[in-house]
Amino acid sequence: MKPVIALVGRPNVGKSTLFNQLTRSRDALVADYPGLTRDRKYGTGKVGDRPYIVVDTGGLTGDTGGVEEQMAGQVHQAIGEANVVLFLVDARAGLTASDEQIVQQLRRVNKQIFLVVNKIDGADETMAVIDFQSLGMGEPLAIAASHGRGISKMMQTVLADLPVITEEDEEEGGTKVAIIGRPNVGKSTLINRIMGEERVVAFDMPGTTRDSIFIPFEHEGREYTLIDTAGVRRRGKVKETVEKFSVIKALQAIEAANVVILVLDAHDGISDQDATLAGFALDAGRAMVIAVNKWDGLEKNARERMKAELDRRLPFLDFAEMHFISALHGSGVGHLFESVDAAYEAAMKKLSTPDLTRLLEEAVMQHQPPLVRGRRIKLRYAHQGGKNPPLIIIHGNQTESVPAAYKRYLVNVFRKAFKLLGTPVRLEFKSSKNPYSDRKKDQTQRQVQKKKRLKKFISSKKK
Ligand SMILES: Nc1nc2c(ncn2[C@@H]2O[C@H](COP(=O)(O)OP(=O)(O)OP(=O)(O)O)[C@@H](O)[C@H]2O)c(=O)[nH]1
Ligand SMILES: [Mg+2]
Repeated sequence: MKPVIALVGRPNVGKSTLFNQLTRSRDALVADYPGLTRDRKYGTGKVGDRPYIVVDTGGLTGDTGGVEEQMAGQVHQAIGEANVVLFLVDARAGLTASDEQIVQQLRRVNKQIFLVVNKIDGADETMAVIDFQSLGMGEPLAIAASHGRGISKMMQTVLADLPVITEEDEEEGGTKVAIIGRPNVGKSTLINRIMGEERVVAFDMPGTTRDSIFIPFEHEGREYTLIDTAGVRRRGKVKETVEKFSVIKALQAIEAANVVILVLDAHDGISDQDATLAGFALDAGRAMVIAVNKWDGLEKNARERMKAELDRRLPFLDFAEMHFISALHGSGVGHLFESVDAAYEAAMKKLSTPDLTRLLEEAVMQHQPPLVRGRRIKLRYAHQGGKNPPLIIIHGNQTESVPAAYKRYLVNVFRKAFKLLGTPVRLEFKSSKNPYSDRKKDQTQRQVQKKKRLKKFISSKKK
């Protein structure tokens, strides 16, 4: 699982600014889909080949009652689930009483904490941090978040003590399947149902913690590993209780999975929390299967209602196959794996350059990209840039101006032709020609003409 870094500090110290810096690498890759709202508190990023999850805990108010109250709630949960805490202070404001109170709270939790002094731009670094040494939190890490200064050095220090998990650790244990959903949609029941029917190879794998469980098992001769976010324990010992929901655990499971099964509740419809989880899975580029649970005892037209609601609330998941299941009775559960397999295969598919380029040419012929500043966007050729999810790189010019709707059109063309069901498809555009080269050509032509005129002028004078 990717390590979790929590950002803590009083308001206005720069947590959101730092969060944006730390999550930028992923953001650049993810397209905008209508209907998708992003949660700007949870994000992923990486330094080199070291991925991580970042949580912006929001501002702690600083007054004692407030701090205690917040520490007991959401902020406390985030800190509890993090591997490390970055405690941010503001060099411009200097040391404040609230900072000292937050430190007292942080000392009570058994976590590795780094003191980060932000906004050192325009100040002497040594002087800026000296104030905060009295906090007794070790050597402060000095940064200017809005300038991107000191961040890579800070991250080197922070990541040094964390377990090394690279994105290449994917291969072992067959297809990794994360079962996610908001509390009481039936995740535990579903996992128990699957485990009850299939041969569970082992329960506790080395390296699993109390809160995260990888359950390897076989289904029709294929290997899978279930990633459990619901806290299922040994068979027979599971009780139906109200789960404590953890966004962080869901995010970690999504990041560790190849395929995500998003469990929805047929009785409840689709909530904001469902949409948030779906957005995380999409941002992570995961192949997906939707399981609409508690289907038993519902009348037929409820299925159509659920489909319509899905189209309306989660239109960006139109690539995912939907199953109507009853985890309790087992109906439909076996078929989930057909879609899991198909989604995984689609996510890992090899797409040949000639096929991609031919499809691109046909698509452009059918429906031309728009004109930008009087010139038509040119899309010349395409090749595959990655798998899981499929990444298609398209070369052309003025590609930075390709509208979102045209990108979706192209995605649909490729999806249909390659039967890429169950997986997001990403496009990346590259302008192979310098966008200024035309202007340069114009300039040189103008210069040549100027010289000609000059020559003419001079020669006419000579006469
Ligand atoms: N000069 C300077 N300003 C910064 C730096 N980092 C952040 N700021 C500014 O500080 C202000 C607060 O930054 P935010 O990132 O919103 O702070 P926050 O901690 O998320 O605030 P809350 O969410 O309200 O708790 C903004 O105006 C930022 O532009 C920095 O390194 N240098
Ligand atoms: Mg903020």
